Amino acid sequence: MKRNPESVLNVLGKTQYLDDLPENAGMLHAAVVLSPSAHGRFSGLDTAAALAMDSSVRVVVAADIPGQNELGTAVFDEPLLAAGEWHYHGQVLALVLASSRSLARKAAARVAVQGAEQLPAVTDPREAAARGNIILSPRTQRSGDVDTAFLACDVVVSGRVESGGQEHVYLETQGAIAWPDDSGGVRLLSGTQSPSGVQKIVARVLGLPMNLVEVETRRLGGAFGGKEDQATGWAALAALGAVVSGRPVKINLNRRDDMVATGKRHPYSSDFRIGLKKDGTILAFEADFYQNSGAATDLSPAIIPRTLFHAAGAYHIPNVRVTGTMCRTNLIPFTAFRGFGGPQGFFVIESAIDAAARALGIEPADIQRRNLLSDGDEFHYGMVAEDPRAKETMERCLAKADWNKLRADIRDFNAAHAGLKRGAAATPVCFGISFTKIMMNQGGALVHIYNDGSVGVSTGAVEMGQGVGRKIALVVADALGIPDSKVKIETTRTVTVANTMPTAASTGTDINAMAAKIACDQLRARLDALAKDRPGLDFVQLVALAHEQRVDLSAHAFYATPGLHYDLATEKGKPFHYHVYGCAVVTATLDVLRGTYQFDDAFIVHDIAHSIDPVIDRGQVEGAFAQGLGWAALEELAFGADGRLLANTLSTYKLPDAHFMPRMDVEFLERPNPGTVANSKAVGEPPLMYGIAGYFAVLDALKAVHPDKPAFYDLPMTPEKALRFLSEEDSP
Ligand code: MTE
Ligand code: LUZ
Ligand code: MOS
Repeated sequence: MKRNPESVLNVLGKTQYLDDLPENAGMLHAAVVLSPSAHGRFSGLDTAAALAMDSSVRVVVAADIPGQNELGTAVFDEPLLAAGEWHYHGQVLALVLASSRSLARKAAARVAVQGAEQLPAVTDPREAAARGNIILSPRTQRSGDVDTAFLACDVVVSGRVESGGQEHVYLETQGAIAWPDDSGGVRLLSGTQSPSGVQKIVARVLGLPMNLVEVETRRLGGAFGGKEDQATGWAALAALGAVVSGRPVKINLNRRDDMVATGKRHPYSSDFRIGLKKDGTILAFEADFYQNSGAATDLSPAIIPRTLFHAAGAYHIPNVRVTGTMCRTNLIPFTAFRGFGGPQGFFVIESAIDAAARALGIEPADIQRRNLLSDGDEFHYGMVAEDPRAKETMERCLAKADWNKLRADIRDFNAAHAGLKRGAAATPVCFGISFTKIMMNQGGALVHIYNDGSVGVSTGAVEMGQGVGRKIALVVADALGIPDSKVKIETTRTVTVANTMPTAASTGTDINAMAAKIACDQLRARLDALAKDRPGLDFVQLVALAHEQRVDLSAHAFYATPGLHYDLATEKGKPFHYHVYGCAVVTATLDVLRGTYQFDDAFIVHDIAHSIDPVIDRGQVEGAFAQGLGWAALEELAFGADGRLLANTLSTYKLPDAHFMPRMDVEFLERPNPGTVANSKAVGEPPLMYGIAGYFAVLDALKAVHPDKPAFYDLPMTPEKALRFLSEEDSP
C-alpha cells in the first residue's frame, strides 16, 4: 500500500511546524499576561519591573489596538486584550514582547495587576441561566406532540445527566508568526483551522482592509476543533505586536498557558424525560440542555443546534422536544471540539435509554435495537433519513462481538467472581454531515498544471494530521488520470484561495476535494479537446502541447454543498448533506475493591461508504474512538469552585494511552454514498461517539455489583466515581 507522504515525514520527525521554522533576524518573541482569577476588575498594569529587565522588552495593552478590540465569529463579545475587567481565569491582559522567548516569559511574569478587585464568579450553567445570564435565546426543536404522547406511555422515566469538558491536547500548542510588510499590512503564519477567519479578525483588530492581511497555514500539529476559532486571538496578538514594534513577532504558548488560556469542549448539565411502551418502543423524548458556554459567545451558537440535531441519537422517536440554552459563566469560552456538541447530545439519550431499560426490566440493547432509524423516517428537525445504516451497522457490530454469547459469558463470569465484574455496552451513532450554519458549506480550489506535467493544488483545507491533503491528492490524481506522486498539495493561503471556511465539521475532504475535482474536470476537458486530434499523446505530451497552443493550464473552482435549507422559525429543514452511521461494542473489567477498571475489547462497524485512503480512515476511526473514550471515562477537566482550572498540566490531566485502550477491531461498511466526492463519507468526527460505549460498559459492570442501586450519568466515569458508587449507600 502506498504511504501518505505527510505521515512519512511525521514519523521521521521531518515535518516543519511553526516552531521548527528558522527565525528571522530581529524577530521578537511574545508572551502573555493572564488574568489571575475568574472575575475581577483592575485599574491598570505595573510594567516597570518588566521593562527594566531589558531594552527589548515592550508591553502591549488594549489601548495600543488601532482597530476593534474584539474577537468572535457571529457575536463579537470577547476582547482581544482585557481592559478594566476580566471575565475568566486565563484571559489575556497584556502582550509582552522581548528579544528571546525566555526573556518574554520572565518579563510577563513581572507585570503586576494594579487595583485588582475580585468580583463574584458564576461557574455553574444552571445558576447562570437562573440569573438570566444566557447568550442569545434558547433554541427548541420539536416533532409530534410530546405532552400527549407521554400520556400514552407505559413507563416514563426522567433524570439528570452531566458531561464534563475536554482539553484538546493537540501536540502543537497555539502559535503564530507575523511580519509587518511594506504594504502597511501584515503577513502571518498561523496555526489555525481557519486562515480566512484569522485574516478577517486581524484586519478588524488592526483597522485594515482584508487585502492587507495575508495568512498562511502550512499544517497543524493537531487541532481537534481547538483551532477553529481559538487560534485567532493568538494570531491577532502576533499581528498587533508586529504592527506596534515594526518587527516580526512570534508567539507560541507553552503547554500550561495553552491549557489555561484556550477553550475546550463544553460541559453540559441536562434533564431528560423519556416515555416508552412496555415492549421498549420509545414514544416520546424531552431534554433540556444547559450548555456551559463560558464567558464569551465563541462558537456556542453553532454548537447548540448540533446538540439538538443529535438529541435523539441514532433512533427514530416520533415525539421530541429538546431545548438548548447557552449559559454564560466565568469560565474560559468553550469552543469546538471533535463532535461539536453532538457527543453531549448522544450521552443524554443513551443515559435515558439506560434508565428506561432498568424501569422496564430489559436490556438497554433491546431498546436500542428496537428504535433504530429506518429508511424514510423523519428526524425531529424535518429531514428524512435516506439509506440509513443504523440497523445494519449495529447488527453487524453485535454479530462481530458475538453479543448473545458475550452477555452469557459476562453473566457467568460475574456469578463466579466477587472481586472482578465484567460489563459490556453498545452505542449506535448517527452523525449529520455539513456545517450547521448553511453559509459555511462552501469552498474553493486552484489547480495549476505546470508545463512539465506536474501539478500543484491549493484549496482552503488545512492539514492537521487528518490526511485531508492526501485525500485531495488522490482525488486530483484520479480526476486528471495521473499518478498521485505528480500531485503536490500547496500550503493553504488566503491569497490563493480566498474567503474559505474553517477546515471543520468533518467536511474538509467533502468540500475541498470536490472543489479540486471540479477544477480538474475543467482542465481535463481542455486537454481532452486537444487530444481528440492527437490520439496517443500521454499526459506530459498533452500538457506540453496545450502550453504551446496557449491553453490555460490553471483552473479555479468553487463548490457549495447542494440541497441544504433550514427554517429557523420552525426549526425544520435539511441541515445535513447526509448522515454517517456506525456502532461500537465496548467491554470492561472492573476491580470491585478499588473502582479501577480496564477496557478489554472494542468492536466497531463504521459506515465509511467508500474509503479514499483506508489507512487514513482507519486511523481516524481509532483516533476519534480513543478521544471519545478519554472524554467518557478518563479526562477530568476539573475547575475549582473559584473558577480556576485545576487540571492545567499534563500531570493533572490524564490522557488515553496505549495501556488504557482496549483491543480494537474496526470494520468498514462499504456502500457508495452518491453525491459526494468519490462516493465517500466524512470520517473525522462521527467515531468519537463510540467512546460513549465505554461509559456504559463500566456502568454495566457496576450494576452487576449493585443491581438495585440507581445508575448515575455523570461523565467521565473516573475510578473515583465508580468507587463512590460501589461504596456509598446512594449513588454519587
Ligand atoms: N485528526 C487529526 N490527526 N488531527 C486533528 O486535529 N481533527 C478532527 C478530525 N480528525 C483532527 C483529526 C476534527 S475536529 C475534524 S472536524 C476533522 O478532522 C477535520 O478534518 P476533515 O474535515 O478533513 O476530516
Ligand atoms: N463547526 C462549525 C463545526 O462551525 N459548524 C459545525 O456545524 C461544525 N460541526 C462540527 C464541527 N465543527
Ligand atoms: Mo472539528 S470540532 O469540526 O474542528
